[in-house]
Amino acid sequence: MSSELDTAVTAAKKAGAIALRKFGELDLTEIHPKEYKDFVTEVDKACERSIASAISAAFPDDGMLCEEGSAAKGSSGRKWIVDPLDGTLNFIHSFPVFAISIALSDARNDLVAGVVYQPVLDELFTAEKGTGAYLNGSPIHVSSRNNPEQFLIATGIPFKEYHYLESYVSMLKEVIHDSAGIRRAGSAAIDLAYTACGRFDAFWEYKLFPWDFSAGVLLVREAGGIVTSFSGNSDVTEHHSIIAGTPVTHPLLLEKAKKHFQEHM
Ligand code: 2AM
Ligand code: CA
Repeated sequence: MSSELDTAVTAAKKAGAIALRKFGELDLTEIHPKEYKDFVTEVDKACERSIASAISAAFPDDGMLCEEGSAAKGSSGRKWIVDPLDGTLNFIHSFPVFAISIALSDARNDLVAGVVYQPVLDELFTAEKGTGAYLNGSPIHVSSRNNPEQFLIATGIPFKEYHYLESYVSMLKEVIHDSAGIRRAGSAAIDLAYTACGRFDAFWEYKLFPWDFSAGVLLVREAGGIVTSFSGNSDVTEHHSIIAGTPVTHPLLLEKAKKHFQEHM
């Protein structure tokens, strides 16, 4: 394991312990509106402080982009992309699906390391470019299912922007027909990690930010999956829409996204 991945793992586990200590115990005064229907808690902030200080101590020349505002320009060209708590709304409601997501991109903007840690289950998903993806140290692979009747597909339902809601619903109707079931976990990092290990056969969501998906994108790719934007571009950081799947499911979802989201691309 590289020292970069080691640092990310240690930071994610420490943040996970911070989150777990407060899980189910959050006071209303510790929850703050950030934007319309978007919240931040004192726990998000504490996790971010802990992760940001660990990364900047270990790699002071690297840049950093964190959801709750911690940032560093850096001089190395590398960038850490951090979601200190993905699934904040779940956390607020004591719904036990949330994760810490930490990724590193290199000077060419390629994702080179990623960690998604789900503290409630003590599940640690890790990947480094070119060396595969792992769950608690064991190799993971995307699913090999090829019968749509068996597909379990994850998605994110629009929650604050509605100009693409009709497109989303028409695509959803098709996926309902062409799968065994749909799940909306409320954490894109977990959706992607679960796609990487084959629990989900695919995942799609239209509006996401790099901190939600960067680590998960590397996990899926290193687990043998395919990730693109809704227009089929593999440089997802530029697009904010994600389709992640297997060599079987990705093309099926991409075709539907191109059909239904044409006016939004
Ligand atoms: P967050 O918890 O880090 O903000 C899935 O739809 C993604 O959208 C999640 O990864 C979540 O990341 C973000 N999100 C922000 N506000 C949300 C909301 N009100 N409902 C669902 N997801 C939300
Ligand atoms: Ca978050």
